[in-house]
Amino acid sequence: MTRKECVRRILGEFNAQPQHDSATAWAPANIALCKYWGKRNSELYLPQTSSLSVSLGDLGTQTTLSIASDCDMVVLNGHKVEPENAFARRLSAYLDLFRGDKPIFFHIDTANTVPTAAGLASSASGFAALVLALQSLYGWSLDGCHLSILARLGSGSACRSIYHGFVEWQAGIADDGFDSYAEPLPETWPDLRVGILTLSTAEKPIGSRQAMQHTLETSTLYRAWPQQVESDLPLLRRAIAERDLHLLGQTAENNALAMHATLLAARPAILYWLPESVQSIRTIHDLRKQGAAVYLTMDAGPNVKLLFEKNDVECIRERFPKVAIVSPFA
Ligand code: 2P0
Repeated sequence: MTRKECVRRILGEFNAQPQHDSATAWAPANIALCKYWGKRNSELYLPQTSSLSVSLGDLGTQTTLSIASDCDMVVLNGHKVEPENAFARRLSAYLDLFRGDKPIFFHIDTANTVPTAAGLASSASGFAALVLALQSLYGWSLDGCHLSILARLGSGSACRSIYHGFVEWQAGIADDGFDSYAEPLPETWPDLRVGILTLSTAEKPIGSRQAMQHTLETSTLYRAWPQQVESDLPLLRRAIAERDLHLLGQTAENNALAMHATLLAARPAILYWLPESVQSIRTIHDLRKQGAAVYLTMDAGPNVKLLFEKNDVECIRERFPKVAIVSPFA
């Protein structure tokens, strides 16, 4: 099945005419506690394994989608993006899935409250916001499951950004991916905090899409990854149900470091870490030795994210003065 066939199957019953001239939607960024790392189908962005994330409260992407006259136009964070730019082409290619047979063009005005391409999953909130804006522009009334599948066709992790709070993306087993979508977990955790240490906003040396494929194809450690996920997911679900920060933090930290281990064992190796990343990891481990309950996770980049609770906010601010602190359940 192609992405276009998948979209047709979902939207078949809906009118292909936009119902409004313009629509705006917002979606949160998300941080995976158990990572999505590797695809079983690169056309439909179907993952090798399930994953589990927490959405980042009011950090995310706002997108206004309007009907344009003769070509697509993309504005990112207030600046016009050249049509041949990779970001603009990726958005246009995604919108091609929805144009039907009629020539229709879009003006896409999108703004992130997370640094674009700095490993803070702006593509996740970006594609989720775009799908929600499309739903509103066209007047679809798709349920969360179908919205999540459509977001996945833009970027895998975007299927989790349809929801707030804790979100689990079931890998599914079907070839057409209709059982591969995200669902929110019912639990909340008002005292949970996510700290974001932006150590570099430079473009990554290799994007996560390419990196996960390279890892899957060349890393001997990748064979262990599905087992890692299989053991981590139930631990994370239990940690969330019991609001057990130690279990949550230990499991998420180990999961992230194991993902980076698969990258290091790839040929050639992929090393996302900067000296500042290692320094931050050491500081977090020192803080733990001193009794603070703080854990880390990292994505496909050098930045470090902290997991802790409200009562440690002052201690974290003292050791990391530049940290941005998010309350996912505020
Ligand atoms: C995650 N990452 O679970 C993992 C952890 C990066 C490291 O999902 O190819 O941009 O568009 O499906 O979603 C980043 O990968 O990749 C990602 P595509 P995506 O958050």
